[in-house]
Amino acid sequence: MSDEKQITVTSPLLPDLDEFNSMLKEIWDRKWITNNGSFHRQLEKALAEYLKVPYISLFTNGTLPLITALQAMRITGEVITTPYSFVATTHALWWNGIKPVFVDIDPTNCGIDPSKIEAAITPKTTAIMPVHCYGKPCDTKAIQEIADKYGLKVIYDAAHAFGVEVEGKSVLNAGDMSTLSFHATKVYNTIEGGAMVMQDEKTKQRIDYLKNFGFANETTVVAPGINSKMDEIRAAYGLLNLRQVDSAIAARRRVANIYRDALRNVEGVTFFDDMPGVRHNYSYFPIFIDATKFGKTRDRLYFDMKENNVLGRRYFYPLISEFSTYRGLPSASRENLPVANKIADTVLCLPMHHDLSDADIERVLKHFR
Ligand code: T4K
Repeated sequence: MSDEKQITVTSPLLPDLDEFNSMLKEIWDRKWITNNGSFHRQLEKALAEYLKVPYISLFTNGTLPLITALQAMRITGEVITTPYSFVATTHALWWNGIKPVFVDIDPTNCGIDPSKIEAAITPKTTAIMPVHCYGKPCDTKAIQEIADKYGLKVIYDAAHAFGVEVEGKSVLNAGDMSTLSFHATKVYNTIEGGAMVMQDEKTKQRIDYLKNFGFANETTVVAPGINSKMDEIRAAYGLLNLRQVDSAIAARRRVANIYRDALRNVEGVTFFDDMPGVRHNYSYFPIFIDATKFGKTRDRLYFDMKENNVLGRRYFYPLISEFSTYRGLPSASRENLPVANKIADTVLCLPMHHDLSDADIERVLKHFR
């Protein structure tokens, strides 16, 4: 094992400690530390503006808005989704007693393949839950056309898609709702945190009730809600991080461009280029290894890098459909999901964050020279 410093797949964007301290002082003075406090309200307003969305509701993480969105829209039966994601996507269905139906993915963006959705629809299907995997926008137009044709709701797990825009418009406005994760490992973080984006004020109101046990006022509970309110400390941290997220994204873009220049002519390694008209957030830098051409399997490369304290991650291997909770489902079979299986077996996410130095980048790229 190398004794060189660890280079991790990501590193959290941290606010300036002195500025954070003075915001903590304000919280201490107010003695209002959660339940729709001042910083919470300020952050919702600032995020709605930054993200170019009409309404947003803050949550304690990126999993609870998924669970809550399904509750709010009374989704039942079967939901069509992708196996190529973090387990939280499908767990949100499971926690609502909904059966996930896996559909294969499109290799050009690692999102659900719209051309395979119709064949998976049954009389029990009520919604589609796609993921903008790695922040790469799904084909939202094709998905919406199918949803409209069959009367289905669309909830986007947009955990990776903070700030992603297509032709100047936020990708978070697609579908009925989108959810975000502000976990420490994300482009924009509030330590733990998340949000839901919705398109009308009535839905925002309903979600705000639902994340506060269902309370509409002191004596009225309108639904069996949950507790998923972001506290003032995380909201303050989030306000500070919002000021520096653009420079963090710019730093990530620089890393992505260096990786691309260095890897473009390496045999057996492929990666994504920017999509035309898209403002990317560079949340992940996945590469795909063709072992025969590269001369090494993905796993060999992963472990060789690890030996040298360069910690890439195999997001998203294994596929969700391979986990014990889901592997018995008919849609979880390898035959149903050939593209997702191939990608899961060949993907490696290289270290990608705002704080990588040229020397760090060189230590990553050494494995390809
Ligand atoms: N939907 C999708 C599509 C998602 O990807 C996620 C979460 C969700 C929903 C649910 O959102 P949340 O409920 O989590 O808000 C991570 C994250 O825990 C998870 O949020 C994320 N997706 C998933 C893709 O990745 P791990 O197990 O890889 O994290 P961990 O602890 O191994 O951290 C990775 C690296 O990050 C470390 O090696 C070093 C660095 N790190 C991490 C933490 C936590 C730090 O430097 N500091 C830190 O505090 O799951």
